[in-house]
Amino acid sequence: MEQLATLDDLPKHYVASLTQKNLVPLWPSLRNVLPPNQPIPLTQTTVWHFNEIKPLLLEAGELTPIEKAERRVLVLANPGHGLENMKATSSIYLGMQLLLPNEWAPSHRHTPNAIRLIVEGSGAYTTVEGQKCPMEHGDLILTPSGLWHEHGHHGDEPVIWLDILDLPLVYYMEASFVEGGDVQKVIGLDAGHRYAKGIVPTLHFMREKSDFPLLRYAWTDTKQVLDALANDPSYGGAAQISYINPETGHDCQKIIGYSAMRLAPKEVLPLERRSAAQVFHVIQGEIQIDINAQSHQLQKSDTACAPCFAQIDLINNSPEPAYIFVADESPLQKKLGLYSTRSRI
Ligand code: 1HN
Repeated sequence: MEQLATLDDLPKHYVASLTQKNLVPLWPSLRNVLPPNQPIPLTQTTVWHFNEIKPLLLEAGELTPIEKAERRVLVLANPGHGLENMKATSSIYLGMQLLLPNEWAPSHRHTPNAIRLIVEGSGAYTTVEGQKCPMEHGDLILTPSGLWHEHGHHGDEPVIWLDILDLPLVYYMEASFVEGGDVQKVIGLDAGHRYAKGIVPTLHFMREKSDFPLLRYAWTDTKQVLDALANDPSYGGAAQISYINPETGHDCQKIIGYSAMRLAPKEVLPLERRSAAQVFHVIQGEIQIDINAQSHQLQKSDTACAPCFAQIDLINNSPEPAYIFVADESPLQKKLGLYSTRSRI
């Protein structure tokens, strides 16, 4: 493709008169906004080790009372996007949140969609639209756009979880805002009971309707399914599940997709190159992740992100199975007609 003229090729007085009238020439920037063949991502492969985050998060617990933080979070920021922009990828926000015993993170609702993936500790809970969701290691809890949510803790040890939001996208669209609210009234049965196992509550034979029928995906259930897939000789592929909305069969959220996989001891899993950036978080075990020919060791609770079209191999060198949680931008890209895959190099 031809090299195009730059801004420096234009007379200064011409550029000045354009600027003065809020005009910009396209051609000096055309190759930046439309790079040939594939995007040039700002997202850099980045790894965050939990053993480095945890002491700093606990220190935040001493430095800043929950009343002064509202949400006590250290953001996992990608240096390629500028740390201050709080992006792990162009559309995905990641943060590690700490709640100490007897603390309460007050109720609010906002336009960005969020999920929590519980990393450590027990005794805490999130209440979403009145449904109290206990937080246990590996659980996935949804707080979709517009739903009231608050966090409380009746246990006796610090609880830490990974927050994933589509905040960078919603903020970019100038659609991001929050409303504060009162303590939620808890309704009797939690989402797991109300919608689990193909049954829904009915009143006079009328089904209860909800856009988000399932708010908590318990890790004990997910792990059981992954283990069953891995141990089923008739099931060919890698043991992988997608978190879906059981009413519609669609992705459980509209913008970011969530899945989990199990790597057997010694299993090597080459992934296809995808247009969607991805986040990997180790729920249990340890893996080596090779991203664009660079190897990284991920221990339990470590998190990594990879840019679009990265070539990725997941390798379990350990004698124990490894369980990986994955977040990606594919639901958004598919809705926009932007999703594609490429063969490996
Ligand atoms: C939020 O509402 C939570 O509710 C956590 O726990 C992190 C980051 C940005 C915007 C809203 C929460 C958040 C957040």
